[in-house]
Amino acid sequence: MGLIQTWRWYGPEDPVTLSDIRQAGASGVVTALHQIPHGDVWPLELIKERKAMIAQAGLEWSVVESVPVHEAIKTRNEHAGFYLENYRKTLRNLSSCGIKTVCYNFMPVLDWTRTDLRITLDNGAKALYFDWVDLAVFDTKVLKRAEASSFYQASVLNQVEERYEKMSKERLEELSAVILMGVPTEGGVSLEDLKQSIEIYKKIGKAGLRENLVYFLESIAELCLEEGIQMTIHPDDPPFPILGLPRIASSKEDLEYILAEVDQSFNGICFCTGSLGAGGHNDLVEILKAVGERVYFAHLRNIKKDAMGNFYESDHLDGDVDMPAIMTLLVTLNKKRKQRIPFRPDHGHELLDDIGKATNPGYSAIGRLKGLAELRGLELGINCTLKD
Ligand code: DNO
Repeated sequence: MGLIQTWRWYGPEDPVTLSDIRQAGASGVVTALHQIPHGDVWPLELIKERKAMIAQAGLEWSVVESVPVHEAIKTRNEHAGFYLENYRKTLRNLSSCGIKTVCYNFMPVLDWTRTDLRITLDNGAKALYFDWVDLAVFDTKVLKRAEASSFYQASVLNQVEERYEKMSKERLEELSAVILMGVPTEGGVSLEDLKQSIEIYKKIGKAGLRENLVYFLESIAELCLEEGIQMTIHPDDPPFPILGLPRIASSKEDLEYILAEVDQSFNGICFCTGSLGAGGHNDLVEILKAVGERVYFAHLRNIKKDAMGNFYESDHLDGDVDMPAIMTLLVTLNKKRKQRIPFRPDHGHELLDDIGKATNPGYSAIGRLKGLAELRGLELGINCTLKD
């Protein structure tokens, strides 16, 4: 049995329908009850309803992405206990419906961060992009963070003034909105919230955030082990500190630390090649070899970095990530498993008829259809070679 081919669905509001997903050839769905505010308990009835909706389309709800970890837990403030209890209730409800693979992240305040959601590639397709100078413009001119100027490399800082002067008011507003966006269907954070959080996380630092993650994992360990729930932490995207916020899931060392601190089978990883791959410090093959035993879910996507570390999301099989090598390792791991590993084509270009349509950034249909088709072919090819 091969890997489980899945597809992220943002729910009934997603312009990409379950029927589209079926036609794309996926068998599994990755979704969440995005309408529920972070930290609230997911009611059993709503989980059942969502599961039935997916089953009716001939698909299976394979992974929850994500049950968001409330900021109270990440910062371990006085409300952490309340939100942990809610988290456990949600996990229990999901588990009682047979949904046992859960993705989450431990990135402070912001989820994934880009500076542009629609750069045009040479072939006319649109892709997501991260640019250090744009981030520094936001940091120094919009956020006006005191420490900003000591954070960036000189090569970045040298370009800030010129970039800022040439930037239209509209582009500056767009840049801010993109950075503050978070998960599209869940609403972003305000500039004020971000400023306050930066102060809070300054005191917590990397060591404190690591402790808070361990505390979170220990608080759900017993339940997860009892219920057979597999938790998969999503790497930081991008995998380096930004805007003064600490990062704890950005490298091989980080992931090994997380697995070792709570050394139990439920504590696993969502191996996101695009997120980890955006860091020049990461050798993905080496990372997957080191942590593969606890990889229970994979996001397959590629990126191309330039000398400054700016990156855009490239074709799934063409970029800095050696996708054939990663796929070979995943196929090999999967063969040893009782439970197949689900993967999804992560993000995709805006292509063909999707260009200009209202879609969730990175999650239009045709680009992911292409990505899934390529990845499926790659898996099949590798399987044939491995048999020989
Ligand atoms: C972006 C996604 C992330 C991811 C969360 C997991 O496309 O990969 O938003 O779902 O970080 O918690």
